[in-house]
Parts: sequence; structure tokens; C-alpha cells
Amino acid sequence: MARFVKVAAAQMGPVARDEDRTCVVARLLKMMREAKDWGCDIVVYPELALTTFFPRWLIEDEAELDSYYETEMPSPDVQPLFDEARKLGIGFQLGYCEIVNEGGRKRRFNTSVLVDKNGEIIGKYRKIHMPGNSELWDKPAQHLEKRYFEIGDLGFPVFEGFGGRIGMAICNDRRWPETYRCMGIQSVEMIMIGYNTPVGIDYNFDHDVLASFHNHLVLQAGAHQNATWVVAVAKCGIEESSKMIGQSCIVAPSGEIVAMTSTLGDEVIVHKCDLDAGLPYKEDLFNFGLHRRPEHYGLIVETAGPITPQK
Ligand code: CDT
Repeated sequence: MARFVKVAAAQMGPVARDEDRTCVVARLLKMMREAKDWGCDIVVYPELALTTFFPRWLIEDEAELDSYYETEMPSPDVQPLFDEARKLGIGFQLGYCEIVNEGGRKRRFNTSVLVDKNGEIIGKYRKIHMPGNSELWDKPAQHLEKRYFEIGDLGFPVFEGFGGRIGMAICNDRRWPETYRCMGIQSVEMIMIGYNTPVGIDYNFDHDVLASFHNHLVLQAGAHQNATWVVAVAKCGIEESSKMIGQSCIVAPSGEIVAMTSTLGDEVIVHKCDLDAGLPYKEDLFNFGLHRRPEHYGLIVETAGPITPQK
């Protein structure tokens, strides 16, 4: 029998630097209610959904930097989202910046949580693939995630929830096949991914025009090769002069995009996902037990560097 999860991808338009949490949470609540009106079981929000994408700036004032992070989840500002989820009986996945005090030092992570229909956190993930730099670079714009976040230390766990096996990844993670495969070998059935993907930050116009294509390329390949649904949700539009791609989408285990946004603003798209749709692939084409042969791939002892052109 089919196992359905009706999922909403709640894409966000830009969040201004001076937009406070109350205002952002009001936008998230509006989309949560819309998702509930569509009969959804869960709504998926973007990476770093509560604030502007601050890694585009060098922020040297520690108090200012700290203001972008949550010290607890739910924080008082975000509590209304948890309360409304419980009231409506809808789950959600939320990306945010996390700060924890451990061993007398501040640890900063780019994090997402999975919340069930009772408003309880049932899963947490911390972003592993951190793009950009820790210092300023000689490019038209900055991307300082390596400065502001540690590499996640929770692996790629898969959680039981919503009648299936749910995983999470965050933005740049989606470009790495290992992300999907780590969850694929745990028989994941739906992966939720938020992203903030700017264009125009280096000098490579070729890459910019391909940004949306590459977004879908990796999401569709990751979904199909691991026989899982992928729900990918952008924060997009022109945020503080930075252009960010949209085209949030829901991808079936076949690799087909079954729903996609058509704006660069707050927009909800919905699909009724059959979690069993991955089974024919898991049992046959991508039956890892029968066909995958990691013991024959050769031991990779170090990552190869870029190829140096011959003079
Ligand atoms: N947020 C995030 O991970 N964005 C990256 C862009 C990096 S450009 C240096 C992405 O892969 O979309």
C-alpha cells in the first residue's frame, strides 16, 4: 500500500539585514498556514531562514555577529512557529544559525531541525560542506561561511518520522554525491535541503548562467541514484544587492521534478509524495546489497589536487 507524505516547500524571498525575527517568523507562519490549507503533513523552509545571509559580509564586531545566531531552539522569537505547528498538526524543517557554549568556547554551526506534528524536535543536522573562505578574497563579493561556521559534527543521520525515513542536508552539501549516498545507504526516503545560492560572487559568468541548471542537476541525480525524494528550498531574489537563485523544487525518486516554484519571492509549492515510489529502484536498479561494490573501488588514500597544465 502507498505511504503518502504531503510536503510543502516554502521558498523565501529576500530577508533584509534589518528585518527582525518577528517579521521573518510572521512570513514563515503565513506559509505554514497555507501549507496546512493544502493539507500538508510537513513544510520545509530554507537554509538560514531566520536572517539575511550574513556570510556575504566581514563582520568583526562579535556582538553583531552573535545576533545572527540562536542560542536555543526554539528561541523565544521562534517559539510561535513551534506553537502553531502543534496547533495545526503540521511538521516542519527549519534552517538556522546555531551557537553553543562548550568547554568555555563558542561553537557556531549552520544547522537544521526536523520538527514533528506535536512541535517536538525529532532530528538535527549540522552542515558539513562549508563553501567559501575564512578570510576575504579577491573577488567581487564575499562568501565567508568557513569563517563563521564549524564543520558539522553529527554526520548525515536519518530519522524515523512522518511514516518514513527522513534526512537533511544544507545548501552546498547538495553538490556532493557523498551527502546523498551516506543517507542512501541508510535507506532514506526523503531528503530536505535548504539553500542560499548567490550568483556573481566570482568572475565566472559561465558558472553564473549555469547556476540553476547545476542546482537541478545535482538534486535530480542525488534523488535518483539513491531512490529518494528530495525537497529543495531556496531563499532567493535580490537580498541586500546579492542575487540568489530560486527554482525550489520537489524531486521524485525517478529523478523527475514534480513541482517547482515560479517566482523569486515567498512561495509555497506542494506535492503528495508516495514514500514507496523509491522501492522499485531500491529493490532493483539501485539495490545496493546486490549491485554496489565498494570493496572493488580501490582505497582512496588522498584527494587528488587540480591538474597542473603542461607548459
Ligand atoms: N550557502 C551555500 O552553501 N551556498 C553555496 C554557494 C557557494 S559560492 C562560494 C552553494 O553551493 O550554493
